[in-house]
Amino acid sequence: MSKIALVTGVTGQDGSYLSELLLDKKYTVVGLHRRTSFNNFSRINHLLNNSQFILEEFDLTDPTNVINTIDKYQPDEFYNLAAQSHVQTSFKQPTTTFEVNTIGVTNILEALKTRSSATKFYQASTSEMFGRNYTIDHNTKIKYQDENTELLPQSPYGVSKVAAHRMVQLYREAYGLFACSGILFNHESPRRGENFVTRKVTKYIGQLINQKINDSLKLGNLQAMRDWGHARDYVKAMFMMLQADSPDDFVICTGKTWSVLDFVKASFEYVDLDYKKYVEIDQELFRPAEVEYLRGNSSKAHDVLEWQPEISFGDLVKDMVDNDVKHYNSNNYASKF
Ligand code: NAP
Ligand code: F7E
Repeated sequence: MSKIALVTGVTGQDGSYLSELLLDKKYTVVGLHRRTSFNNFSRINHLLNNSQFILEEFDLTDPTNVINTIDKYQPDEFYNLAAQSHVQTSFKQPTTTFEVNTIGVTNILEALKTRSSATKFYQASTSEMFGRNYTIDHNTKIKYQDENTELLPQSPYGVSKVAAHRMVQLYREAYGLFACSGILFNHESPRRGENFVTRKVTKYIGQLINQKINDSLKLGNLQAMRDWGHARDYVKAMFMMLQADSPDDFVICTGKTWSVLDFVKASFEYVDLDYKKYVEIDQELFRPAEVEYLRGNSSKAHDVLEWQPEISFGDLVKDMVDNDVKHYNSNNYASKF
């Protein structure tokens, strides 16, 4: 009999890639999505005819719904990817952010503890939990974050994820649940939400190339540094954590860091355009508090899980720009690549 995996946030970027990976491994995947007034299955449309893929309506803020869903499927694995995942939005909606990202996780942990304690659980933790903290390697002077770096979140999103992260550790230690958190650094793809900075940039380029936009590209802080990887690489790490001998938390990253400006320049250069002609700084897009520097160290995941990223920053940029140029339907654009 095939293993059953429940995946919350299945309509999101990671949910769609993880579902593909699990289906390839012959799992039955139950994709959990919240009710919306119009279906938002664009990232999973290609999976809807797969007989091993089941869609189920779900809201993790409703404890009864969580218990009933776990009772119904008694899953082998439960991947919690659902979240209010936008940092800027979390400043405007701190309560909703906490409700979904923290209370929601507690609802799942409680339900697993009482109804399905053998289920292996994955929680989507984040590098935003480090906030403005880092560790310094005294030999190389390189600043980085790993599993031992103290957490100092800088947004309601970061705080909500720290609280959930601690809750997962507690349920692992107090009740013996096989519960893991992946501390994932920023990961992007052509399926990235359009209001995250990378996709905002590549969407703009796709529209520009196809003469579908006349406005400038408004951006906020271009100096912030991020450790950007590809979502396809990162969902593999989620799966590997739940196949390990024992549950633990792992940093997942590339170990390199780039500024937002680096991403902007690389994307525009790829299509032979000068970003300075198009980008405008908008103070409204700066955050009340910022995470200025992220650069992970995933040695533990490398040693214990034998995980490492395969897709480079340059290939990520190309993948995203190519897809948006194609998406916005170029007829007369001659790419040099
Ligand atoms: P995403 O594209 O924004 O997807 C978030 C998903 O959560 C969507 O499917 C959304 O549904 C769902 N959701 C939100 N509230 C819900 C609720 N109350 N009940 C059920 N579903 C709900 O995010 P992502 O980039 O795939 O990230 C996946 C997870 O990893 C998130 O928890 C995020 O915080 C975390 N994370 C992401 C990154 C990154 O760089 N991508 C890094 C570290 C951690 P709708 O489609 O209906 O909105
Ligand atoms: O911002 C700056 C912004 O929104 C990146 C989420 O997946 O990764 C993501 O959070 C940087 C920030 O991602 C704009 O100030 C400049 O410094 O793409 P972002 P994020 O905040 O790093 C973490 C790991 C998660 O867990 C989150 O769920 O870019 N920036 N100008 C901008 N950011 C946005 N969104 N829009 C701008 O116009």
